[in-house]
This record gives sequence, structure tokens and C-alpha cells, in this order.
Amino acid sequence: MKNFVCLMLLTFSLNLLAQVPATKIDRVIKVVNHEFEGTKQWVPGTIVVMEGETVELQLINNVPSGIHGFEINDFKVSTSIKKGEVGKVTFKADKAGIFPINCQLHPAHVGGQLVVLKK
Ligand SMILES: [Cu+2]
Repeated sequence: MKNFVCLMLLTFSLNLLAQVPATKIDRVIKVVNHEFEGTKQWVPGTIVVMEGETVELQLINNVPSGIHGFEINDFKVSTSIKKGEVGKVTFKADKAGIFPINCQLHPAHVGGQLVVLKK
């Protein structure tokens, strides 16, 4: 009887999981941290998306200087990526405009911009 109840609970739980919709990603963009003669920059420096899209950024940090940050304050995106690792952030571009991107760890790290085009 105990095993039957456990089996029923497991089946019920799996059914609930199957019904939870996964977040639909509208756009995936790879961004690479680049370093040339001591200057660091996330490339592409300008990221363009459409208003309303759910965006996933895959952040690749291969620079020899170690950990770097990636921040878009207007969309509450903030993460740090260690050398040799790939970070991932997801956000909804729910407002149009031009928004600064920076490395919150190094003020000298060249910033970029997120351009959200009006739908
Ligand atoms: Cu940095």
C-alpha cells in the first residue's frame, strides 16, 4: 500500500512538471569577451533585439585576465563569468530604447549598448 501511494504521488508530480510551460526564448545571442593589448570589450558591443522578445545571452569569457562582469541595469541583468566559462542570462526586453552595458567589476572595461527596437 505504501509503495502504491508513493507511485501515485510520483506520477502526479511528473504530470505537474509536464504541464509547466518552459520559458519561450525568442532570441539567442552569443557575446564574447575580447581583449586586445589590455583593452577588454564584450563583442558585439551593440546588441539589437525587438521589444517584447525574451532574450538569452550566452556570455563567453576567454580572456587571460580572468573574471569579468556583464551588466544591463535597466533590465536587472548582472552576472560575472570566470575565464574559460560560459554564462547565461535571460531577460524580457519589455521597453524600447538604448541601454548601457558594462562590466560592473572593472570601470575601464569598454562598455556597449543594448538597442531594443520598438515593435
Ligand atoms: Cu571586466
